Amino acid sequence: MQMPRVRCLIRWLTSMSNASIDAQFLFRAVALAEAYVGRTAPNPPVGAVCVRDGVILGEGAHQRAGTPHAEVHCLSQCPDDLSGATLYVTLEPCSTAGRTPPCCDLILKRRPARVVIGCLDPNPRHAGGAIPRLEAAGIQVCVATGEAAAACQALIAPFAKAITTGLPYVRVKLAMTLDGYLADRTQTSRWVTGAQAREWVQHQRLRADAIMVGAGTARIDHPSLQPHLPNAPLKVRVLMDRHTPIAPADRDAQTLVATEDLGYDGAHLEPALRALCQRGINEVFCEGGGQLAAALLEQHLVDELILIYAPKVLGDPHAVRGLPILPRLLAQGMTFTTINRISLGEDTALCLRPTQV
Ligand code: AOF
Ligand code: ZN
Repeated sequence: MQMPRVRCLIRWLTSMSNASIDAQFLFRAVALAEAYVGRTAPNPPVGAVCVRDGVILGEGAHQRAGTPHAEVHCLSQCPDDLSGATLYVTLEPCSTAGRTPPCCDLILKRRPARVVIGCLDPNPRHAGGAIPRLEAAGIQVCVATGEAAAACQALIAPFAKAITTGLPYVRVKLAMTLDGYLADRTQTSRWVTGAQAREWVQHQRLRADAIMVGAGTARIDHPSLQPHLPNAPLKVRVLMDRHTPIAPADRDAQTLVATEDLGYDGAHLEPALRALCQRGINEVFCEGGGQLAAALLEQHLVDELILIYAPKVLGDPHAVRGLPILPRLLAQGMTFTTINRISLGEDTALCLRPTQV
């Protein structure tokens, strides 16, 4: 007979190794979902993997709103008999019908022995609903913890913000010289960052649902704002105009002009962002200019500030400043937590989260 302490140790080691196996398959499910980030709004990206005895029976990801959920793709690849199998899903399976039938019903029909959920669905229609239903049918349910859970939460951060607050997740990017200039005095910005940083920005555009710029930036740069990557979906282009009229050349079917389409009054950005969220946009990637970035910061609407620094000094006070003076912040300033530092050839991206005050 085993000594109680040994039994305890064996149980602990088994649970540890089960946890790391669960984490490994959840990370696989996250990777499947990652391929569709920026394509699923207003839905979240979700991945699912079904496994028995370490063998993957089926895999899937949610690809586009209105089409089948990750679990449906995954379970359609699996054999009929799922006894002893574990279904890993990055997000709690939906429990009521939306545009598609509830995944819970499908899981109850297919009956895997276990369901491992990466994170709960922040959508109040589903939050926590799946667990009692699955458990009542004798399916074991585990909710992930640790790094795998954090990866699943990070995957749906824009969706979570949009569904709980009605505001999109906002990432603001500014590419600057070391002395904080976006462009030289002729307003030419093309020379600031190198090829690797510019390529990285294309991938950031791809992750977002809408790309936003100030009308001044649009007038000077005429940016297409589309991700220049193979098979990239077209993004909504948002021009935050104030006094500058938008030239016909800067409008196309993908473009929203904020004063006309989003009820923007030229000063208060939150209602315009809410209007974007109502149009199904979960994440906005703002590419400047400095005035718009500053206004978003001052109005506490930024979730991530990405500063890409090129190893250059311009030294010209008449050049275009990255962050102009922020009168509304002068009294208390603003602090940030660094969430990532990325080397992009010669350049460096700092990803910052404003500290909540
Ligand atoms: C899942 N698996 O792959 C996704 C889920 O309108 P519907 O039917 O597409 O439902 C959308 C909601 O379902 C969405 O707001 C979110 O709560 C959840 N997304 N759930 O079980 C999935 N994408
Ligand atoms: Zn579902």
